[in-house]
Amino acid sequence: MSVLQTVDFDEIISIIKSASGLFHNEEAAENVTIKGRADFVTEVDLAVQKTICKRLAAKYPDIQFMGEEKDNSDIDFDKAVWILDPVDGTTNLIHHYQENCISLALYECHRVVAGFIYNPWHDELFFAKKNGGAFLNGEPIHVRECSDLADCLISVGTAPYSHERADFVFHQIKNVFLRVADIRRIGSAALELAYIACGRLDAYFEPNLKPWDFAAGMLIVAEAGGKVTDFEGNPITPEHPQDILASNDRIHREMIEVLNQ
Ligand code: 2AM
Ligand code: CA
Repeated sequence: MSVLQTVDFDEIISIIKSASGLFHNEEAAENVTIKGRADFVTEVDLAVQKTICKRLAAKYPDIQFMGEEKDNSDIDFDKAVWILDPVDGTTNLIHHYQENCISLALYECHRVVAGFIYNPWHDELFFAKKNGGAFLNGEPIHVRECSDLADCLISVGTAPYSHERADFVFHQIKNVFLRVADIRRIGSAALELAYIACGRLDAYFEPNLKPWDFAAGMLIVAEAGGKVTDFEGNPITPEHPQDILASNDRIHREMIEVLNQ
């Protein structure tokens, strides 16, 4: 039997929401360790991961656990696995900029089969189940039906942790900026994907994201009628890092052309 059928979605949502109370611990958010350039972890990240991992392991002992703040080299993608980012948008958390979230995906048979993204500051819970549609706080959501690039709002990633890519990244950003209504920089890949799903943004792109940054969001966008690929239009997988282009689908081909100019 598929593990998906054994999962109690309401209980997962309540586990995520109760762990998100840890986001409000300002002292823990200010206790920062630097993992690499512009790559931070706080006590909040560690505490949220520990709490969620413990509760998922107790309830679903047969499902593996992959999380940003642990070694994941033993994960076997032929078997079911939770993929967690305990805080996506850690830099925002450190700066009290309230655009960050918990992102959790369930990956089974080499597909994301469920995705949850929760922003505790806005009390917004994005959820999708494979072939079951996408929802924001229980209400169905859909991508924006805009096919005219000049009328589109596009969120860009800057890959702040790899400055050696800055020329390439800002060349892409300038080319996109010159074709669209305007650009935004939010700083949480998971939220940027969720915002495409509910029609606030028309597209988002960022190079070299980690599996936990996009696993839940890639399903939520797809279930809301959008598309997620790499910069060449190839399908993506959360089994390894990927360049990510997500869109409302209608502008996807044109976005690929602009990104490769
Ligand atoms: P994080 O906040 O969980 O670290 C910002 O550009 C986006 O990139 C965020 O979603 C951020 O996730 C992610 N990010 C931060 N450091 C990264 C790294 N070293 N590799 C890939 N993605 C990273
Ligand atoms: Ca994180």
